[in-house]
Amino acid sequence: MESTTPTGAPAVDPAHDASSDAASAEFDAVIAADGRIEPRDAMPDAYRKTLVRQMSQHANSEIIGMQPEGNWITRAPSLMRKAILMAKVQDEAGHGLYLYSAAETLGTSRAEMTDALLAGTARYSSIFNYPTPTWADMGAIGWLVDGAAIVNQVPLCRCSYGPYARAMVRICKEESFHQRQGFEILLTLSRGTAAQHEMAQDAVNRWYAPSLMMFGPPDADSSHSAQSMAWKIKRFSNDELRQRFVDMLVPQAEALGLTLPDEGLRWNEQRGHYDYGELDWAEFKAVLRGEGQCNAQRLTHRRRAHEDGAWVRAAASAYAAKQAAKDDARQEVSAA
Ligand code: BYC
Repeated sequence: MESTTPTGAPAVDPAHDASSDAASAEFDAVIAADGRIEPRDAMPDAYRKTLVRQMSQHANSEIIGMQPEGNWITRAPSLMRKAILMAKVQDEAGHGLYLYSAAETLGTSRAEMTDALLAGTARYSSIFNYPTPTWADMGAIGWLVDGAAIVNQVPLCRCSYGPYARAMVRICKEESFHQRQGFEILLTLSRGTAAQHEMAQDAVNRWYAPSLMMFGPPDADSSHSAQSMAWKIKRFSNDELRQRFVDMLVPQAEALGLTLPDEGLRWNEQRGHYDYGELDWAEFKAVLRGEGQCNAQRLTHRRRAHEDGAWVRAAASAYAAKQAAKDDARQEVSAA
């Protein structure tokens, strides 16, 4: 018996739908040829969902990521440091907006993504659930957190989804500036007084392991990697990128005159890479469950900021409606 949809039309089994077979073959061909999928192209529903998940998490991370550094804007040690930090935090807001816009091309609105973040049902990066008690944390975030972000995000410039890949190009350029400013803060402190050097080392001690965990769980526990790599959303696995990051950090730490707090860190001649110590994955899972040091604080702050911004959204909507009405009236006059 032929099945029907609630509207009475014959139900289509996508597996046997010729046009959907053709669309799916076209999608596979674009991926195989290393091409770009664009918003109006046919794509598997699971590809769309994976992208919305990853891109919205990424956007949420940028927005929540403004908080740990925003904490130091009023207390930056000089006018120049303050101006630089403000510019960096503003860049992060911008990154969040590009990424929400890019994700909207997949059919999920920014309002829906924001609601999920505020409801606590969408993720943001684990790294932003750690506190920033000293000025040196601004250096450690720039050097380690933005450094990890660059290693993770440069390959995303070649992601198979066009709008995400294009958004990442500009984001990566700005992240490079962020990383250098963090390195420079740490270098200044490291070469300063004994107390300043100690402050820099303490910040690196606290941010090193969490920054390695930003790359996600070990490959064996990564539920999405295999599929995301087959779709060329991710180009490298979590462990491959983590290794690349550690290899990059060692000479930079030497240049800074600071020590990476990792007893397992040593050059492995055979592998041609640095070995590094076991990470505390129980801590990572606890942070993902919302039990990190700052999870509650970060969400409470974001909810309050969202409520405080309600009048701005209302004013922008009213202005847009007024402009649209004016445009309509103008068109009517010119058509008459
Ligand atoms: N934190 O299968 P897996 C920045 C979740 S912002 C929280 O490997 P996937 C910056 C994962 O979502 C940096 N959750 O996942 C801003 C999944 O759970 P669900 C943000 C994490 O997606 C301001 C589960 O664990 N960057 O740079 O294949 C100031 C299994 O993981 C994390 C991005 O978002 C984590 N660290 O790979 C300064 C980059 N790791 O969703 C700096 C884009 C994993 O099934 N995102 N999970 O419930 C990605 O590249 C990938 O999503 C990840 C994870 C590598 C993070």
